[in-house]
Amino acid sequence: MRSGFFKTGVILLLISTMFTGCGRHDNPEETVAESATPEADVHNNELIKVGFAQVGHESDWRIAATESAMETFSEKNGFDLLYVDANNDPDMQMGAVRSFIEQKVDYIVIDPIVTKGWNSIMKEAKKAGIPVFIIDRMIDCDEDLYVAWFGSDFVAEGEAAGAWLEAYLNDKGRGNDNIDIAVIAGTEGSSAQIGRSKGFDRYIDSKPNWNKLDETDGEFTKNGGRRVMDEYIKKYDNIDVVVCQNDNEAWGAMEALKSVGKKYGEEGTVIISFDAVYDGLSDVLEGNINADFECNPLSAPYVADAIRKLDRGEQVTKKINYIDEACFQHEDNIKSIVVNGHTMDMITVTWDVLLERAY
Ligand code: GYE
Repeated sequence: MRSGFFKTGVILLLISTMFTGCGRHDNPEETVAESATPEADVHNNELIKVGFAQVGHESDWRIAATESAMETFSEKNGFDLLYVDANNDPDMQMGAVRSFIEQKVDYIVIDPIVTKGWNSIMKEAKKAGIPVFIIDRMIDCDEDLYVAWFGSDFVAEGEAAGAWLEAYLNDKGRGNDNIDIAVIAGTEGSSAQIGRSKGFDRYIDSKPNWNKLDETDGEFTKNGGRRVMDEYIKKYDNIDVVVCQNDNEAWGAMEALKSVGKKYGEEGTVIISFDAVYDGLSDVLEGNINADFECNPLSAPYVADAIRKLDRGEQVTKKINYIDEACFQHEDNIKSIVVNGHTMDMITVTWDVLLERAY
């Protein structure tokens, strides 16, 4: 059913590395003594100890990502998981990574809240011989400080939204109208926000009749979306399009519009969203959200595979994979869009599409 193969979507990038799972094997006795929980001692003293510093619990997408990580790094699968929910606080997240280093975990997995500020802690992990994996969002640091990154091409997602909007407005005969656009951004300084803004801005910059009224941080939450949209409604008389950088923000924006009797979706202000979680797609089905651009939250299994490889002493070599991510719309009017030279099908959401949704 999900025919839209988002070639540029999720990029699984395994960087040539010197890491060979040394953390766990440097001193096995010490590792077993420290890593095993009492229960694990009984069942299996060879569990791989993984510290995972998660962003927080701000969105439905995030909950799906966390559930997938918990399932993937379970004892049943041979892991002893130390999990920290950083509650969207970069200092807390860096503190969690530091404590993983102190606890001598075998591997560290980070989904970084923001891109900046990681260099010194990454160097500490490297010095301690603990391989680090980055998932979902990216950090700015030297490539030799982490083993691999598994995440989405957020710039391509933003461009897809721009390409769809262009096609949609043309289809409505509004291609040459002045279009006022308000953006509710995700957490400022996160690579998801930076990428989606950059991709969409390429379209804004190339279209003299598209006017970006504003872009404000809605922190990827429903409350943030509501707060920002309330402000926009007070500030601007006319908004043609609201770009919400995730589904939770879209729900907040819709609530704000509804509270002042403004129509949205197929009947009013165009709503664009990202993530395409189950409840987001159900709003696309109902016509409340016009188009939704998928981001895949299930990257933990790829990390687990790479860890197992390293743990067996195998090298992880440079590799780029693409996972399918799709583009969804309410109306069946746009067949496909072109992003980065790749043609992507637009999938019109039906009950069948919705029922196939895994998250
Ligand atoms: O879009 C949002 C979440 O980093 C891609 O973070 C992720 C984003 C996702 O809170 O819902």
